[in-house]
Amino acid sequence: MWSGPINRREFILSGAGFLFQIGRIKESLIIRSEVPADFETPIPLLDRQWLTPNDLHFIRCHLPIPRVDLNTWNLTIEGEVQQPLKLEMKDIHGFRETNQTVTLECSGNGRVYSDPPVPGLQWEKGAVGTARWTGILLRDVLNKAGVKPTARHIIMNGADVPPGSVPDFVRSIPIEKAMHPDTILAYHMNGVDIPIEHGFPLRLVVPGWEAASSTKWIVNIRVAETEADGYFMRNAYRIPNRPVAPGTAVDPKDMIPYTALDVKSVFTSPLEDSTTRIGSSIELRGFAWAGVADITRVHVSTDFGRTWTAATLDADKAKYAWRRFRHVWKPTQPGSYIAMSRATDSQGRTQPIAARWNPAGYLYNVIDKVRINVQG
Ligand SMILES: Nc1nc2c(c(=O)[nH]1)N[C@H]1C(S)=C(S)[C@@H](COP(=O)(O)O)O[C@H]1N2
Ligand SMILES: [Mo]
Repeated sequence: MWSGPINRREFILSGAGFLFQIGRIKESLIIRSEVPADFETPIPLLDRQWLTPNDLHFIRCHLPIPRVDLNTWNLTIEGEVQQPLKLEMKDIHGFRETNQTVTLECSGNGRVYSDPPVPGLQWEKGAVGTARWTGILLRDVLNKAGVKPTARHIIMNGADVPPGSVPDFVRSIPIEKAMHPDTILAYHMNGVDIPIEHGFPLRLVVPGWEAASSTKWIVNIRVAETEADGYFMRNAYRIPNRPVAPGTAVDPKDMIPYTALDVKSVFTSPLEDSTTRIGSSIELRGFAWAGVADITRVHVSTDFGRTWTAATLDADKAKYAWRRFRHVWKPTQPGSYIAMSRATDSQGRTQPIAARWNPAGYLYNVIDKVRINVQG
C-alpha cells in the first residue's frame, strides 16, 4: 500500500506496478481510483471543445495498466476461423486505414446520482469523452482470417492482467457488431499514438456501445460460438429485465446485458450553483449523445420544467459523436432557478424525468439539471 505524501505522478506509476513513462500527467482530472487508474474529466474541461483532448479524456481501467513492448507485441485471431492469424504492428498497418469519431461513455457515468446509492466508482457527469480514432476495420482482419459460419461472437482480451484473485477483463460482442463497417481496431487517438492508459498500441472501438466493449491493449480475439464467460459478461454490465424497487436485490437470472448507449445530455456550462444577474444573458450549453442513434433535438427549460425551448445544435457532428447544444437565457426575475436539458434522438427516445434505478447504477440518463442563482 502507498503511504506518505501523495504525488500524482507516483500514483500513476505505482498503479502500473512498475516504472515506465506514462508520457503525460493527469493533473487536471478527478481521481476516482488511483489503482487501477480511474480518472474523470471535470465538466469545465469538457466544455472547452467538441473533441476531447487525449490528456483530458476520462480513463477507466479495471486492472493495472500493462507494460507494452512493441518489439514483441502481436494480435492473435483464433477460434472459429479458417486461418488463425498472428499480426504484428506492420501487418496492422497493411490494412486499409479508416477513421471514426466516437463518444465513449462508461456505463457507470452518473452512478453517483443513484438513490439509494449503489456500490462502484462514484462517477458524476464526466466519464464521457469524444475522440477521433484512426485504425483499421475489425471486419477486414476477421475476413482475412475467414470467419466460419459457426461464428456468433468475438471474445476480446487485452494485455492487462489481473492481480491475485481479481477476474480478468474479458468481454465479447456479437459477430454482427464485430463485422459492422464502423467497428475499428484503432492505433491513433486524435491523430497521435493512443496513450498507454487509453490502450496503446491497439484498442477496439465499438461505436455507439457502452465503452466497456471497447477493449484496450487488445492482444487476442477469439471467434466463438458463444459469448465470453466470466465476471465481466455474466455478472457485470447487466440491468434488471423490468423496473425494480430502488434498493432491492435482483435475482441474477433477471439481469440482462445492454449494449448501445441510451439518449442523454449534460450541461457543461454554467456549473451547478452558479450565479448571474437579471438582465444579463447567460449561455446554457452542453453535450447530447445517443449511442448508435442521432440527436434530433435538445430542449431546455428554465422554469422548473413548465415550458421547454429547443436549443441550438452546433454544426460539428459525426455519426457516433455527441452534439453540442446552446441556449441563451436572459432572466428577468431574481431568484434561484433550475435549468434542465432533455435530449431526443432519431429512435424517438427521450430522457426520462426520473431514474429507473438498477443495482449497479448503469446507464443513468435522467434529464440534467443545474441550479442557477439570479441576483437582482
Ligand atoms: N483491456 C481493457 N479494456 C478496457 C477496460 C479495461 O479495464 N481493460 N475498461 C473498459 C471500460 S469499463 C471503459 S469505460 C473504457 C474506457 O476507455 P478509456 O479509458 O480510454 O476512456 O475502456 C474499456 N476497455
Ligand atoms: Mo466502463
